[in-house]
Amino acid sequence: MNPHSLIRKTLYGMTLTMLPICLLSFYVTVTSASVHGERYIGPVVRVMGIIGQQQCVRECRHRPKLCRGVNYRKQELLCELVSAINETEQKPGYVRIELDQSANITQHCVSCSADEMCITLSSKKVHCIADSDSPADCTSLHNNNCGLPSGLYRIKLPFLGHVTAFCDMDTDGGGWTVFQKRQDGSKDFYRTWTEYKNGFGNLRSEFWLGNENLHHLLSQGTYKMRMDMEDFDNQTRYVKYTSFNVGDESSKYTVTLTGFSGNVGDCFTNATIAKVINNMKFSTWDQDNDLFTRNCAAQSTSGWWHNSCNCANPNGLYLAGETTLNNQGVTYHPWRDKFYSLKSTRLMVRRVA
Ligand SMILES: [Ca+2]
Repeated sequence: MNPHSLIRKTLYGMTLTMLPICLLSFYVTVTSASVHGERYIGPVVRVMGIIGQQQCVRECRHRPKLCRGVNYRKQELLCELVSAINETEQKPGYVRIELDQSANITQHCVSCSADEMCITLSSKKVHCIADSDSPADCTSLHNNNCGLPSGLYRIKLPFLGHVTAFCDMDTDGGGWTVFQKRQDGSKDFYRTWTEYKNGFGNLRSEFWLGNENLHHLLSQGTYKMRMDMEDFDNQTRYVKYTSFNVGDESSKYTVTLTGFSGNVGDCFTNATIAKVINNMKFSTWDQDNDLFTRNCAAQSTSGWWHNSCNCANPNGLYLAGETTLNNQGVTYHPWRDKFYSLKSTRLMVRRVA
């Protein structure tokens, strides 16, 4: 067979097989452009209140490198811009709209960064304009737009810039920036100093936000802290502290907290003196800053503000209930003691001033 007819044959075959696929994807794009009763999980990169749906779509178009679609809620005129459209959830009152932005990045917009808006002026000139109005934490998002659902949002931290965080908008009035979550053992928490410093895991399941993020987040004001936990009998407990702060790396991320309340014993400020976390430095197996002769992080298989050693071990091994291992699981001693590993924990902070 001569090479030309082979190429022709191959091209012909490709055209035939690709045609239905192209039609199909075109069909999907058209029909999925706007769906009622659903929203994109996101992350949500920008929230705007009191604007119309068309303006919401326009705001997305102004950010071609950041925005892939919008969630819009007519009732509240609430507009959420999202940077990812691969995951959706059912949510009454919402419409989600997908935007094909790849074709929309004009020659001039290419020079704009992801944090700049690309605006076309009436003179037809295109300008890159700083998009300055980013929320400092989940508390300001919640305060500015009451009724936002829990989920992933982009916030802006001093020195670090934009960070995606999980916001709990439902528990205890909402507005909580979550910095630790355990729920299924899907992530390994026996990690190094550097990993605890930078954060790890998956914001949709289990994660540690990172000591560096936590320090800069908390440097913005006064924060309260709340820890929620659940056992395998579906019982829940919580503790709350009216002030919570974490120092910088030179302090080894020393934690300070005061003002306990809750429906279970206080582990962090009023346990035996050798176990409170107040004024403790953070420790990992490869960086022992605890007050014990041996290595608490290695002994409790967790990174934490170990004393000598602890009265709760939220970052311990996910051992799922009763265990023979002494305080190596996800423990909270005043509740289920050292030989029971909890089902879920969530640690989070909310700005009070
Ligand atoms: Ca030690």
